[in-house]
Amino acid sequence: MEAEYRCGYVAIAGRPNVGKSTLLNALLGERLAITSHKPQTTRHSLLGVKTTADGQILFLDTPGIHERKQDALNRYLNRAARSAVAGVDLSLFVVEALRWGREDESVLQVLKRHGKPVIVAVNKVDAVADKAQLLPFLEELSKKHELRALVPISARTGTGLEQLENEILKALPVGPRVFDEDQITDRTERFFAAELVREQLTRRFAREIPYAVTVEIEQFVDEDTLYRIAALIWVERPGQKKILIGRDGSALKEVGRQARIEMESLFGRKVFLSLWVKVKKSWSSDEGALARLGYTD
Ligand SMILES: Nc1nc2c(ncn2[C@@H]2O[C@H](COP(=O)(O)OP(=O)(O)OP(=O)(O)O)[C@@H](O)[C@H]2O)c(=O)[nH]1
Ligand SMILES: [Mg+2]
Repeated sequence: MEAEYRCGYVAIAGRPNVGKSTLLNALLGERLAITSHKPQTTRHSLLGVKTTADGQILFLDTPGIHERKQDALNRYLNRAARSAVAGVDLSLFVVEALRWGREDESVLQVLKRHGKPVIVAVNKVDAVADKAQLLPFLEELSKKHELRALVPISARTGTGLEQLENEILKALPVGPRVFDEDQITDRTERFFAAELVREQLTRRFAREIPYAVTVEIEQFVDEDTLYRIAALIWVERPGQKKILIGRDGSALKEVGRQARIEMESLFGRKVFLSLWVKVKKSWSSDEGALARLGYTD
């Protein structure tokens, strides 16, 4: 008998830095979500659509749910993640192998409250030297909540991803697809342009600076053979601006070069990118400034 076609929304949830965005990209086979080794990289929920012969999975990558300083940006991140989780058919709870802590516990409480089915993906198993340690860890996890499935994976190497995808599909409601087969997201190229600049900033600078940075696209012009893009990088203090720009502008130039390469690969088009850095005092603790910079629910 042929399996019935399934379709549904899946929130990829978890504390910061467990590999949610890397997992989204690995499942889609496309570098859609920005990633970095620093926590709180993702700031906006991001839809990634995976269409197969058996169904369509509507993944939502979410900001890491955390318990850090409660300024306006942090509150926004938690709110964005929680509201994404509230509207889905299934939660894909990502945890890091052999690392369970208070923040994971608080994510679990959020998922429990919503009462939707939960699949746990235990990520970064490639980094576990002694695989014998995994079994007791998995056992502990399975006792915490009634899970649809518990799958050890590596978003980096691809281990377990096929099994994970099968488990996800099985847990989704039967129904027709929502998006066209060739659509992978509902975000605009303008959105990805800003994100790819922020990705470089997040990866390159010490933790305090990425947190104080946001990117606004001022100009995005389709000139047929190329996209002409101008981006404004907002920081909170003149000292941060100085560091971002670097000696003779070298740091900023490198950010622009790398972001442009990533954009050209994602858009399949030549890109002319110019970057400007400006200071806007305390934007990350100001609700009004946040909303104007695109952090709106
Ligand atoms: N060794 C290993 N590292 C991984 C794996 N998956 C992700 N990482 C790394 O973990 C770090 C965080 O990855 P992200 O995908 O940005 O994590 P995230 O959960 O989306 O983080 P936030 O957006 O900040 O909540 C990056 O340095 C990734 O390269 C994995 O399977 N194995
Ligand atoms: Mg992320």
